[in-house]
Parts: sequence; C-alpha cells; structure tokens
Amino acid sequence: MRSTNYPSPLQLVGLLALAASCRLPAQVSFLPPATYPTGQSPAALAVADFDGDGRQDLAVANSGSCSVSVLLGNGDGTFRPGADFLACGFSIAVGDLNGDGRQDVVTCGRSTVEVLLGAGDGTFHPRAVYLAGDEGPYSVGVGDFTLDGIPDVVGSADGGIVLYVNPGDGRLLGRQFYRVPLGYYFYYPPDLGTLTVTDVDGDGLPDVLVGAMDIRFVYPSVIAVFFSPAFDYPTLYPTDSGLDVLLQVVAGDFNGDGAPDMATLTSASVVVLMNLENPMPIGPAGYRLHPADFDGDGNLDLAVRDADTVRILVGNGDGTFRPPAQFAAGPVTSGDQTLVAGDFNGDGKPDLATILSGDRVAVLINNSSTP
Ligand SMILES: [Ca+2]
Ligand SMILES: [Ca+2]
Ligand SMILES: [Ca+2]
Ligand SMILES: [Ca+2]
Repeated sequence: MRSTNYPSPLQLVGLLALAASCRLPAQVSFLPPATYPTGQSPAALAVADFDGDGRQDLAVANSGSCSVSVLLGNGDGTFRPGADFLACGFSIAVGDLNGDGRQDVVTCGRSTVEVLLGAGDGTFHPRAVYLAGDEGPYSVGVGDFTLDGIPDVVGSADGGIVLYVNPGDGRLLGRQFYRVPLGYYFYYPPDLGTLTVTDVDGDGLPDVLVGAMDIRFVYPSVIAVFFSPAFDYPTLYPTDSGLDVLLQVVAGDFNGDGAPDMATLTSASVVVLMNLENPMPIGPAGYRLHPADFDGDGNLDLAVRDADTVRILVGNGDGTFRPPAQFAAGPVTSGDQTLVAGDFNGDGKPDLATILSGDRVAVLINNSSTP
C-alpha cells in the first residue's frame, strides 16, 4: 500500500505559504511601569546622561517644590534617586550650555528662566535665575539658533518666541523677541502648549514648532514653524482643526519619503500632516506626543500619553497608522511635558518615561519583539 504520509510539492508550497502568513509582524510591547518618587507636583521631564556614565538619566522639574529631581539610570532600565536641586519651573530642557561636556538644565517658570550648570557627576551648581519678560516664557527648548556652535535657549511667549543668547559660558543674555504678524494669536496656555525644538527641514539647523491661531480665519488653528536661521516670520501650516488648541507639534518622516512630516496634538485629536500638508486626524486627543520607532520595524511611530495609559500608534511607513496598542502607565492630570523617550536599558529600543499623579514618574521599558 502506498504511503500518503509525505506532502506533495503542491501541498508543501501551500504549507510554506501558510507558515509565512502566520508569522507575526513586529509586536509593540512594554513591561508594566516601574515608578519612582519625585519632588512636589512634577510637571516636566528631560532625558540626558548627567553623571557621564554613558547611561541615560532623568531630570524632573517639580513645579510645586521649585526643584529639579535627578533620577540616575542604572543602565538596566531601573533608576536610583539622585539629589534635588533648587530651580523653579514647569518646563525643562537640557544641553551643554557652557561647553564643558557636562549636561546642563534649563527650566522656566512664569517669570523666570533658570539654569543649572551640571557638575558632571549627577549634581548641579547653584542655579542662575534670569527674569523673563511680561510675555512669558511658558516652555523652553535648547538649540544653536545663532549658528555659532554654542547652544542657546528659546522660550514660547505671548505673541511669539523669545531667544536667550548664550555667549558660551551658560549665561543667558541678549533676549530677542520674535513676534508673529498681527492677526495671529499664539497659544501658550500654561500646563498645556509647549514648543518643540527639532530640525524640520533637514538642513541641520534647529527649528522651533508651536501651535498658533490665526484669528482672521474660520478654521484658525495653525502650526507655526520658526525656521532657523530666519526667525523673523514663522511659516504657518493649516491643520483643519477649527478652534481646537494645538497643544504640541512634532516632526519626523512618517511616510518614509525623506521629506519632513508633522504631527500635532490638538485638544480634540492627533492630526498628521504628510509632507507638511493635508492634515488628517488619526485618533483622539491625549496629553503629550512622542515620535519614535517603538516596534523597531524602521517606520516612525507615535506615542500618545493619555490620562491613564500610553497609546502607541504604530506607523505603516506610508503615513498611515495601525489601531493603537495601549499600555497602562498610571494616572496623570497635567498636560505638560509628561512623556519622554530614551533607551534606559541600552537594548536599542526606545523606552518611555512619564509623569504620574501623586509626585511620581513611571518608566515603561520597551520589550517589543523584533520583526
Ligand atoms: Ca547616567
Ligand atoms: Ca555643561
Ligand atoms: Ca515602527
Ligand atoms: Ca530600551
């Protein structure tokens, strides 16, 4: 009797095709959050290596206790408490402002911009306080805007952005205000809108992105990009978002064509603008956005901090996104700089840190399967 235990070539092809179709795509995944205490009312987070051990650390601006808490990374995804330093603010940015190779911190409150120069061991020298103008700032960023190789500080303010010029020693001098044209109103509700410093157009120079409103139009919510080095007038991009406040704007190449795209978090939705145009809502609003390739497939994804979770919108690489994967993060009520990414365990996958209610931060380690 003839054996029928061996599949025919045709059956083999079919089995192989079945096996290929069953292979799972990259699956985005995070470990349950680990939490760490901070000062009072943490409002903003920044990632940098403050003690120079090659492992990423966290700095937390505590608006309630006028302090910056440092959490030193152990390199395995866990953190140990560092010291707290006197500096007020609800926004924070990092950079080496005095060129000594050590990361420094800038915070801003409603009336001051404050600089903590890093000692290089995870501690900071006593703060320098700079009085801000009546117009703000409400959030700060760091970048070399004067093109002299020295990082400067930029702040969002009523009616425009403020540039604080750094002569090279970390002092902030020469405050310059870049007003937007009449007819535009800039959104800087404290605890809500923030500026983003990033290179939108790929010329190697840092640009500044903020949400604005053109009060002359029916659908007035626009993204304003101050392109370096010509800050004099921002370029405006309609978002079709009506009166929705633009809380945050980020940039990146979401459709993989090498040209810049943008995503904005409005008070109602997440809106993407492929090649800076054709605004399209892709999901409900949240508190904070962060672009990164979370599942490691080479396509840029978006993380959205919600009231209790982090939502990952996995990019398909063509400007579309898959239905969100949600991960418990813990509750937060503030909408400020509550979500940052960094590689906290050194495995090359972007991890997330976020602020929690009750004076804590949560760290979510990325354990996505490799595609
Ligand atoms: Ca470190
Ligand atoms: Ca420094
Ligand atoms: Ca991806
Ligand atoms: Ca990682």
